[in-house]
Amino acid sequence: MEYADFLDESYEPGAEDLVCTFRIAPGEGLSVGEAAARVASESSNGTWAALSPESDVRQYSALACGIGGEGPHGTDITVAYPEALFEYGSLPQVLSCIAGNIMGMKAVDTIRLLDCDWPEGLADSFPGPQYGSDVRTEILDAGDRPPLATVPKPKVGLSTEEHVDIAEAAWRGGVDLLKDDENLTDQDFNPFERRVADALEARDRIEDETGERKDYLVNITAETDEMLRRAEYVADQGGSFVMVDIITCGWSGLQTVRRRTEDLDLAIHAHRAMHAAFDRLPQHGVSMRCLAQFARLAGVDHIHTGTAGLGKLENEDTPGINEWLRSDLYGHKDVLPVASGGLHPGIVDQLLDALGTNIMVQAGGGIHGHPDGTEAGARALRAAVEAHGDGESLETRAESVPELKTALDKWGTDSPR
Ligand code: CAP
Ligand code: MG
Repeated sequence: MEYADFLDESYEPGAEDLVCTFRIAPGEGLSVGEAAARVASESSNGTWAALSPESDVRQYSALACGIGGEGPHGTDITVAYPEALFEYGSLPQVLSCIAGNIMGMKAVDTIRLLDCDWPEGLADSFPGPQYGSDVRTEILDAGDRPPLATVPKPKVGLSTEEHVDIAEAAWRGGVDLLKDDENLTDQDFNPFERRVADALEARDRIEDETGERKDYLVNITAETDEMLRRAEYVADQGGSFVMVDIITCGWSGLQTVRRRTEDLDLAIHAHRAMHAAFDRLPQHGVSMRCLAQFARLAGVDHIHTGTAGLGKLENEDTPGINEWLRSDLYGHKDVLPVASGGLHPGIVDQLLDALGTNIMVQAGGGIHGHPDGTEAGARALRAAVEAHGDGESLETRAESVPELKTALDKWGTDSPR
C-alpha cells in the first residue's frame, strides 16, 4: 500500500461513496496526479511509507478518480471515499478525514475543499434540520414573506433594559425576530437569564399589541454543557429559537445542542462567525458551501450565507449555497438562508431580486441607524420588503411610508463600504 495505489482515474464513484472536490496546487516536484494520490491517501488510511498490512484495509481507502483542468487558483480533483471509512453520525470524524491533515501537507502548496456529494447512508446518519424554512409559518407569521430579524446595535455594551426597549420598538415596527449578536452571551452588563426573561416577556406584550407572532434568536454560545443549560432556560421561558456560533463552538458542540433542541422543540439559528478564516481564500481552506452542508446535516434551521455581493461583507457563491440548502437531500428538511451584513431598506429590493424571498433578512445598523430611531427603521425595512412582494418600487412605496422615505434619503440605494 503506497501513494500510487490511491490514484485511479478509471474509477467511477458509486452510491456508497462520499465524493469530494478539492482544488489543489501540487507541491514542488509533484504532478497533479501524484499530489491527488497523496490527498486521497492521507485523508483516508495511507501514509508516506509503503505498508503491507495483513488484513484488507484497502476497503477503507479513498481514491483520487478525477483530475480537472488547471484554473487561476489550482486544479480541481475528485476523491471518492468509501462510506465504511466514516463513523456514522460523527461530523468531527468525517472532517478529520476530508479536511484534516491534508490541509497542511507539503505535497500541496494549497488545497481547498470545494464541494461534497453525500451518500444516503452517511447523510441519513445525521438528524438534519427540525424545521428549516417551515419556521416562517410554524413559529412565525411571515407566510411567504422573508422573516425580518434585527440585532440591537451597538452589538455589545447595552444594558438589559436598553436591549429590551430596542426589541419592543423593532417588533412594534414590524420585525419578526430579535437576534443577539454573535459576541453577546452572558456578560455582566447584559446577563443572559435576565435578558432572555425580560425580552420574552416583552415579546408576549408586543404580540398582544400587534396580533403578530414575534420571537427571539437567543445566543446560547458557550461551553457545551452550559449551552444545554441555556437552551433549557430558553425553553422554560417560552422561547422557540436558540442561536449558536457554529464555527467557534465546533461541530461536536453543535451536534450535542441539536440532540437537546429536538427534545426542547427549539429551532437553531446558525451564526458563522470565523467562517472567513476557512473560506475567504479561493485557493485554500474549506468553502462556505461545504460549511453549510455540514451545518444542514448537523441540523441547523437557519444559517448566514451572505448577501450576493450587496452589504458590507465579502461572500462567495450565496445563490449556489442557498440552492443547495433547498435541494433534496434524502428527505432532510431545507435550511433557511440568512442574508445579513450592511443591509438597509434601500438595497432590500436588489437583495430579494438576487436571492428570492425564501430567505431571512437581518438588519442591525440598517434599522437602528435610522434617523428617527428603531421603530421607524423597522417600519422602513418592513415596507421595503412588502413593496417588493407587491411588485412596487421603493420610491413609490416611500410616498406613503415616510419612514422609508427618510431611510432612502439617508442611505440611498447603495451598499455601505
Ligand atoms: C450584521 C452582524 C452580523 C453579520 C454576520 C454584524 O450587523 O450582526 O453578525 O452580518 O456576517 O455583527 O456585522 P449589521 P454574515 O446588520 O449592522 O451589518 O451574515 O456574513 O455571516
Ligand atoms: Mg453580528
